[in-house]
Parts: sequence; C-alpha cells; structure tokens
Amino acid sequence: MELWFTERQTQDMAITCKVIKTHHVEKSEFQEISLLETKQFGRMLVLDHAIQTTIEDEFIYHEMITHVPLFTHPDPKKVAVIGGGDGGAIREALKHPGIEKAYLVEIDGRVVEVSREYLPEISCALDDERAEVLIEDGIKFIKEHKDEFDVIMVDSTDPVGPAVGLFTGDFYRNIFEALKEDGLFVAQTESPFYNKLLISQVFSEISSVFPITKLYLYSVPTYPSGLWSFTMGSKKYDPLKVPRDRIQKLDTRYYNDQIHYACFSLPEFVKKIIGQE
Ligand code: AG3
Repeated sequence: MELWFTERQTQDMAITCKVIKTHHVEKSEFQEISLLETKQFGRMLVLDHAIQTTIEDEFIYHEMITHVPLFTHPDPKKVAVIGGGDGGAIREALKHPGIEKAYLVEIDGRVVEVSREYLPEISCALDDERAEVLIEDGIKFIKEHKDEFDVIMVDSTDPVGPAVGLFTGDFYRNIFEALKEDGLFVAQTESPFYNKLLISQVFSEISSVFPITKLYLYSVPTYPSGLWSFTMGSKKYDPLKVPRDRIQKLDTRYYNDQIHYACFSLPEFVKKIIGQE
C-alpha cells in the first residue's frame, strides 16, 4: 500500500510526498509534531501539518538564515536563534569561528527532542559547548535581554498558533532593544507569492524600527511556492556594503559570496510588495 502526506499550502493548492515510514507523531503542549520518512526528501519534520525542514533541502534555509546576517556583522560573538528547535540555524551559526555563544530559544522542548532523535544531521551542533538550549518563550526571552546580542535570527513557523507574536511590531521593538548598538536581525517572512500582505506589513513594521531594512530571497522546494524570504533589520551595517573579502569560504552548499549580494536583487513583483518599485 502506498502512503502519501499532503500539506495544504493554501485553500486551493497542496504539496504531496510519498511516505515510506511514519517515524513519530505526537501532540505536544503547543502543536502536532510529525517526523516522516519521505521518498523524495528523506526525513521530514512537520509541525501542525506544515513542512518545516527535510534532510534533502534543509541546507538552503539554514545557510541563508545565518550566513547572510553573520557576514553582514563584522565581528559577531553573541547570537540568539528564536524558534528553530531542529538546531539547523545553530549548526550553521557555529561554523563562524568568532561566535562565542549561541542561544537556541525554543518554546516547544519536544521539537528539540524529536529533532535530536530523528534529525541528528541537523541538530548535531546543539551539544557544542558554545550552544545553549533554552526551552522558553522567545518573546519573553527577548523582552528580558537588553543591549546584549550582535545578531538575532528568528526561525519561526508560519504566523499561526504559537508563532503569531513573532510577527508583530512590539516584538521587533523588543528585538531592537535586545541588540547591541550595532546589532542586526533577520526573520523568516514566508512566500512573496502567497503571503504578500504579511511581507508588506512586516517590512513596514521593521522599517519603522530599524534604519536599514532589506528583504532577501532564496528557493526551498518543499515550502509553499518554492520562493521564500527573510527580512533583515539592521542598526548600522548594510548587507550590500559588506567588503567581499570578509566573506570567508565556509562548508556550505547554497550560500557563497556571490549569493550574499545577489539574494537582495528582487523581482519587480517583490519590490512592489515592499513599496520599492
Ligand atoms: N521554519 C519555517 C517553515 C515555514 C514553512 N511553511 C509551510 N510549510 N507552510 C523552518 C524551520 C527550519 N528550522
């Protein structure tokens, strides 16, 4: 018998993958967590029926959420990932030799445990001595820290359920306070194809708090529409003014010095969403 998993990406569009095995399904305090073995993408983490990451394509998102901001900052030492319980962003961040401390602040401890068990390739750096895993609400964590971080990366789920508060002006203002005077942050901001209103609202909220706001793009085959975005808010450093020789070669499969600048070149329809046509 064949088994297929379907994520309904919109009311009218779905992605379906052949499943070889269901490794794990549970309802945690916050959401439904599933870990599937898919034929095309390998092991896949699904939260509340939304695909979060897969063994085959996780490198794209995790490299882009980390290396773009971490090379934009000239000397990042102390960083925090909000969400991101699979550990992929921490693994990438720790490839930067200057990082002294990387916090993972995940609200759902079960996501971390399931990822440690079934996604060791992604969660492997959580035991690094520079990493510290905190199981707590990222909104609260950010509120309680002031003038502390060089870079913050918001690795959230879609803006529904536990993640809603991670897409608000209040949260961005608290992030501004939690960053040092030359700090910067990035947040995952969904698909410019399906989430135009969200992207435009988030971009204008972040622009009202940070002097430099930039959107960048990359493609993830398992996410809705395949075209996905991050939005960066920065107090001082412009990612397009990074000297090319700062971008050291790391062990990456998507990110490189050309992508660093190119990902900020936006198609006309995306410029229009953020009011820059
Ligand atoms: N978090 C963002 C995934 C959003 C995908 N949305 C969807 N499938 N509807 C990724 C977490 C990776 N660390």
